[in-house]
Formats: sequence, C-alpha cells, structure tokens
Amino acid sequence: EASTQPVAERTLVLVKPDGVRRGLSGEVLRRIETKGYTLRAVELKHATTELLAAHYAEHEGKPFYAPLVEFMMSGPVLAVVAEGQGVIPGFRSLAGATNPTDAAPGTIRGDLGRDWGTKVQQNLVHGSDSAESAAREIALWFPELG
Ligand code: RTP
Ligand code: MG
Repeated sequence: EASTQPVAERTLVLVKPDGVRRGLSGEVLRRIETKGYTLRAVELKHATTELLAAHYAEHEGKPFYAPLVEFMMSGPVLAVVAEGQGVIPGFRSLAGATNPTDAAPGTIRGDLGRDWGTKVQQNLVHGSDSAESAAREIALWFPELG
C-alpha cells in the first residue's frame, strides 16, 4: 500500500537573490538533476520577513542575521524541493563550503561564488543541513506539499 511506503529523502534548496539576479537558477537546477536527484517542486518566490525569521531562526541574534534577512528579501529566490537517496548531504556537497573563498572547485559556490566586494551571505544557494531541517524548511516554503 502506498501509505506504508517510506517517504523519499527530500531537501530544500534555495537559489538566493544573488544567484537569481546573475541568471544561475538554471545552472543550479542542472547540477541537481545531473547528479541524479529529482525535482519535486520549483517556484520563484518573494520571501517575507516572517518566512525568513522562521527559516533562519537558528541564526537569530547573530551579527549577520539582520543583513542576511535583508539580503534574502532583495529579490526573488528560487525555492526547490529535490528528492533522492542521500540528497540532504549530497546537495551540501554540491554547494560547497559556506564561504565561496573556501569552497572547492567543482562545487556551486567554488565555481560560481564571488566573494570579492561582497559578503559571505551572497553565496548563491541554501541547502537543508539535516532531515529535521529539511522537513521544517519544506513545510515553511511549500506548505502545500505537507
Ligand atoms: P545555508 O544555510 O545557506 O545552506 O548555508 P550554510 O549552512 O553553509 O551556512 P549557515 O551557517 O547556516 O549560515 C546561513 C547563511 O548565513 C550567511 N552567513 N553569513 N559570517 C557571516 O557573515 C555569515 N555566516 C553565515 C550565509 O549566507 C550562510 O549561507
Ligand atoms: Mg545552514
């Protein structure tokens, strides 16, 4: 029965406003699909303060929190639910280290991230960091997928 089948592993990916502005949405989707993951949802969204406060709750109070939320509202983001075995750590590997300077060549941030004249916050993509984060974040960005 369908109801007894385990739910496939899913992660939330965001192409941040810098990535959308630079026309890299398709490149990020291509890397996800080329790796063999399945796209379950893809939607261009304008994030609200409320959504970002919930999404970044773990970072509230840190010095980069307010500028990060402001940056994430500076333009649309492409919200993506990707699915596949190991997709949560797998997409983190595709994304690379948080700071594009440290991100290895071959990764999204390493190949495409620009860290000069900008800030660490502008690192092109977000990916959920655990199964708990993924469930929480997918519910926030795609409540209809519940
Ligand atoms: P993400 O959540 O976006 O996938 O990135 P991450 O796990 O690699 O990084 P995390 O520590 O969760 O931080 C979330 C986002 O906050 C910005 N950030 N700025 N020192 C700083 O200025 C700083 N540190 C983090 C980045 O946009 C990071 O992706
Ligand atoms: Mg994170």
